[in-house]
Amino acid sequence: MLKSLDLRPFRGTALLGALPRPSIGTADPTGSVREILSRVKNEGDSALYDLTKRFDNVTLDHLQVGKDEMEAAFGRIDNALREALLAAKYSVVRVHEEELKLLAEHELIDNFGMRITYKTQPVDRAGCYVPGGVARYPSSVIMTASIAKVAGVREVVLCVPPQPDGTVDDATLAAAHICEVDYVFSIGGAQAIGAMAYGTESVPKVDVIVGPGNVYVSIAKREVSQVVGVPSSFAGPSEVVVVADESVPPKWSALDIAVQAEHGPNGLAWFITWNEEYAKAVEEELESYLDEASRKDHIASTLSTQGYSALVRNRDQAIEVANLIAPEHLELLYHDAGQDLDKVTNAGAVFVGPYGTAAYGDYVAGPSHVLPTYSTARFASVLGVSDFRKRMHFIEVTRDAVDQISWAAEEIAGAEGLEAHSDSIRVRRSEGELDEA
Ligand code: HSO
Ligand code: ZN
Repeated sequence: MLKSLDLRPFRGTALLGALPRPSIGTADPTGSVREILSRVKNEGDSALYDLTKRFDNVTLDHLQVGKDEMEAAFGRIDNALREALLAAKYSVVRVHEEELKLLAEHELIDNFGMRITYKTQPVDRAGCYVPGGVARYPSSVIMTASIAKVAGVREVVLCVPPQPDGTVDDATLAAAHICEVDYVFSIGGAQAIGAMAYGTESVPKVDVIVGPGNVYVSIAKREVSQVVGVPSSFAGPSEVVVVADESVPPKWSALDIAVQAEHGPNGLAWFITWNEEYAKAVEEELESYLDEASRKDHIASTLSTQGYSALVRNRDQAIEVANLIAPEHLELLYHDAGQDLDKVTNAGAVFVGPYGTAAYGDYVAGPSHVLPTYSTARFASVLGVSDFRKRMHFIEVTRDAVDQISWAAEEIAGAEGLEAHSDSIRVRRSEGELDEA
């Protein structure tokens, strides 16, 4: 089921060479994504109807789902689910209100007495993409839209692929209601990304697009990133690296491998241990779980392409391997895992200790489950309020600073041959003080 790797002999660059290359599965679909995007850009709504017919096999008579429908769905879902969605939202809001405090305005005085003030402002309108169709992801509504709202975004647009009958499922709509989403459209795939990036007759153009998606969606986001803000992460198919030893029951490790694999396809699931016996036990558990699993096919498809069980020398090497993979989720399930946190350099979210299944992070822990995949955790981060806000700085040039440092600016402007630059400074330096109003 999992492909076995013995990484114990490898060190340094040889270790990197011994790791299988990550893959996004199917052939690179950039060409067809570009075609879809240009149709949406040129033909607007009519392309959206047409592409939805083609890709989702659904004939829509309207694209937007009204606020009254969101509210009705909120009323229709089970009480327990309603409570659960509310609890998840409160957790996400609480964590992101804290994150917002870190972006509070602050100022400093530079070497020459200029006052530099840093402020952030929200984007005006954000687009959240949430997967749908046969799947349903109300949690992804919460993990995107409620963060946009905490960040202060004025309007939030949500796109979700229609179900086979053309509607959007109640749980997703209820989550949109809870998060006070302003517009919901039943549009999926690359066409949804195009609609939000360029705007159409029905879909308002947004300033940033966030949210997880399949390979088409993720590539579409990259393609529109010249006209709209897109986080540098690639929030694609789910990934997990589980590092464990006999301090947790093998069944727990096996289940955690299955957790992200059940999202399928094109995901990645690694199990890493230094205990050979334990590795066997985990694989047995995984196999017996698979016999009964309701999403057996999804799990098997992920595991057959990018499922690995790796044997390493010790915990340090386990973390070294994890850092090279730079996975979306890293689980350190062994006792004392807290001692190793400083060694982890590349991962989207890290779950620490035997209870740390990524499923808590998927639903209720508070940080977003929109995380960097496909090794982008090397440079990108979890979705957060800063993805919906822009940093600005304000520079107040004092007379004192003019007297002190104009010479350096003029000198550099001279070296660059930019006369207006140096003149604009020279007049201020040489034409004396202005009366303060
Ligand atoms: N694990 C997924 C998020 C998710 N899980 C949504 C359940 N629902 C991406 O990291
Ligand atoms: Zn998940």
